[in-house]
Amino acid sequence: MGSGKSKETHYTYVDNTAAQRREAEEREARRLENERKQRENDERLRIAREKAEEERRRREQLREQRESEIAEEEARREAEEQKRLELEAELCRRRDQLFNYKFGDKTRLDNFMGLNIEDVTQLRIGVFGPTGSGKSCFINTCERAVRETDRGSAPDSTTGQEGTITLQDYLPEMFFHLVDTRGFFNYNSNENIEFQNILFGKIQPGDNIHRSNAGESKTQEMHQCPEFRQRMHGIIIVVKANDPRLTEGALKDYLKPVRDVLRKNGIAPITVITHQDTLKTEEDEKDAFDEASAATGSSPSHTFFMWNYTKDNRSRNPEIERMTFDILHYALMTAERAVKIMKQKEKNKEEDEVMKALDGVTVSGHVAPDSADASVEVFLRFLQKEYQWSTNSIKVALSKLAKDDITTVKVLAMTWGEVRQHFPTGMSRMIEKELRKRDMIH
Ligand SMILES: Nc1nc2c(ncn2[C@@H]2O[C@H](COP(=O)(O)OP(=O)(O)OP(=O)(O)O)[C@@H](O)[C@H]2O)c(=O)[nH]1
Ligand SMILES: [Mg+2]
Repeated sequence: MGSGKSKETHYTYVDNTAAQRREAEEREARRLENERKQRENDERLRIAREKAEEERRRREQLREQRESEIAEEEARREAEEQKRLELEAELCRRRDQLFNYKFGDKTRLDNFMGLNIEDVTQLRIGVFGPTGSGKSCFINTCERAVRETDRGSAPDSTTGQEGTITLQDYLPEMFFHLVDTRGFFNYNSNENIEFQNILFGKIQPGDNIHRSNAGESKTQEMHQCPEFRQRMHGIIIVVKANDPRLTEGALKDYLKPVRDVLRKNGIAPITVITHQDTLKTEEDEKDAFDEASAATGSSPSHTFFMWNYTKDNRSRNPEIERMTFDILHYALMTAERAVKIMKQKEKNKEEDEVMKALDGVTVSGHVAPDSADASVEVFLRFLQKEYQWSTNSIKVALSKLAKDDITTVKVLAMTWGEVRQHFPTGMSRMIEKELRKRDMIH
């Protein structure tokens, strides 16, 4: 103003609105784009995290599964080991029982009260059956199980030798012996006679079992009066699981005479079906079992499968040993029962003889069996009926009295003070009571 020159301010109006709008729009677009990208990223991240979590869970599951499988496997192995140890303990116990076996352990001794079992000093269990059925291998299997050895002593047909010909007792260290016999071919009448001769002890251990061919004159040598201990008390019949004669039913016909002889003599046979390893299916096993039990006449509880130790089956197998001990247990039980029947028969026969002797004395009317003039034997036999003394104890006392020339009741009474010691205590007490009752001693 002072200089008089005035400065004019010129304003140029620039319309920026559109540019600003565009800029704002672009910013907004960028923001939206950014947000979208962020959302996408977040989503990817979430998926990745979920995947990782799932993978972790899957791995954890796998690890748990593997651990539980390992634990299960370990538990199974432990249970198996426990079972194995239990079986070994059972085998030890049963082996010990067999070594300590005494007559009467299986059916209780009081079962034999009133029977004379003094001469039962061993049990013989005969192993019979068709040729090649596995009798000798079965005996070897028993020897191995009982003695814990890796081979038996019975020669079997795998040794290249001929099958068994000589009668032979095995396990001599035990109270019971297993007797190996010559195999039957077709069970004709000669073989039936041979079977009975072995059964009653007329063919003895070490004897060759002679089979005469047509035209041959050689006959079997025989022991005429075998003792009770020398006869057969139990029987095991060995048949082969894959013997075609089992399925055909021929074995059942051919063993009929064996079943008859055994039934008549009160012996329940045990059946051992060898070659179990050759049977393929359960059905085959069931058929072989039923056919074998029908052929031998053994009840199902007395019929057993067996996989023998042989040259192709040598390694020790505790299951085979368990089967063996089961069979021997039942064989001893049936042998004890058979002895009871045989001894009862023996007693009945002796009692019949006593009755006949006493009848003879009374019928003849000479002397009463309990009078002073009666013979000591008649007097003792007369008292035996009442007191159930064993015939053997009477025989022993009579032989001692005979040496002192004491033959009548009168002399017995007169010398009672000295001769009473010839009788077992219980018996002498009873005789004394009876003599006193008759006023023969005071
Ligand atoms: N696979 C298998 N073979 C067996 C079994 N038992 C026996 N054998 C075989 O059967 C054949 C005959 O066995 P032995 O024990 O000699 O038969 P055996 O009844 O004594 O024969 P003999 O004395 O001739 O009457 C042998 O080759 C044995 O290896 C078994 O359980 N399984
Ligand atoms: Mg043999």
